[in-house]
Amino acid sequence: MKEQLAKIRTEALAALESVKDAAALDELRVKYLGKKGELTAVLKQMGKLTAEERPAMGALANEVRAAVETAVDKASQKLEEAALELRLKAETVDVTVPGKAPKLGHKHPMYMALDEIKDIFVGMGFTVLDGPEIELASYNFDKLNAEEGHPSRDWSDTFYFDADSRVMLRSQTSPMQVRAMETMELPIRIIAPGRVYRKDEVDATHSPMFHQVEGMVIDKNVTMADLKGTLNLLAEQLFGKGTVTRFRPHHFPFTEPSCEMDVQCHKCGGAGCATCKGEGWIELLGAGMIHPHVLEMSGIDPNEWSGWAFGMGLERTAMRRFKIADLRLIFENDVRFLEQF
Ligand code: 2NM
Repeated sequence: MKEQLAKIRTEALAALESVKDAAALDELRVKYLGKKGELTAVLKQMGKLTAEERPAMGALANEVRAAVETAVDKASQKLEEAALELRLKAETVDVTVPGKAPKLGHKHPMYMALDEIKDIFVGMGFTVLDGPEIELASYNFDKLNAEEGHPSRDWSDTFYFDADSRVMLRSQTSPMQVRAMETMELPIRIIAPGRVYRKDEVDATHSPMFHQVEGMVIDKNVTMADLKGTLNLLAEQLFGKGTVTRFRPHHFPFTEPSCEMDVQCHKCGGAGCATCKGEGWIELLGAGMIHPHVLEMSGIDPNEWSGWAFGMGLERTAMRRFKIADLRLIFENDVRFLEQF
């Protein structure tokens, strides 16, 4: 029996030493330590021993069981460590592999132009204002000197919400200037960029929705010289130093006198070419001295204060800046188009 126990120990320890996987380990555990295992089988023979022999044999049997159990635990631990090692190797992240760049959107060329214009005016101390696109006709027209019957108020030109023509999609950003005159403390220096709406059919140069930037200065002793000086600076910063401008008389209901500003064609230097359609000049914006009646309607005394204002189309400015031939490209947002800027 002593020999049997010794044999079990030797065989079990040798087998456990070289066990390859969890299933094989479990098989060995059952084979040696299980209820029907070899050790149990030997212990069942204890009854055949004499009372003197039994304690020593019992102790030996326990010792063998303990040794096999320890070996099983050790083998189990070894297998687990090997499995972990394997997993760590398989799941290694190679941080030197180049990453996949996420596909980002692209800044719209019109907003590039707007950002430049904003920077120029903010640099001169102007504040940028935002306002409602759904406006009262009183702010869009009346308070800007375009009274009942003015052609721009026609239903064929303006998107009204009600039969009484009181609520509308703004056709210009000037209503925001009126709101500024009514609420801000003087002096005022602001620009108001945003969407405006007019009933135009879509073609290469028209859209029922487009963008404007309007600007306004109200202070004491403001004159046409301030208007020209500031807008010349805008032209130089947008189109480069030495850009030549000219001011032509014009008419707007909200300004008096009114003018349009052209920049000399950068392509032909004024000789006339395809870019300027043979004119030598490209129209950039409309402007003028704010009509005294407009100031008065917003509660500003025209004898004490004066101001100038301007308005320009953003799409047209971006089209000129980036040589875009068709307005519709600006609104389609085709990434292949946007990525060119
Ligand atoms: C333009 C041209 C000229 C303009 C005037 C005003 C206000 F509110 F001060 F009277 N805002 N914008 C103005 C002046 C707009 O757009 C072509």
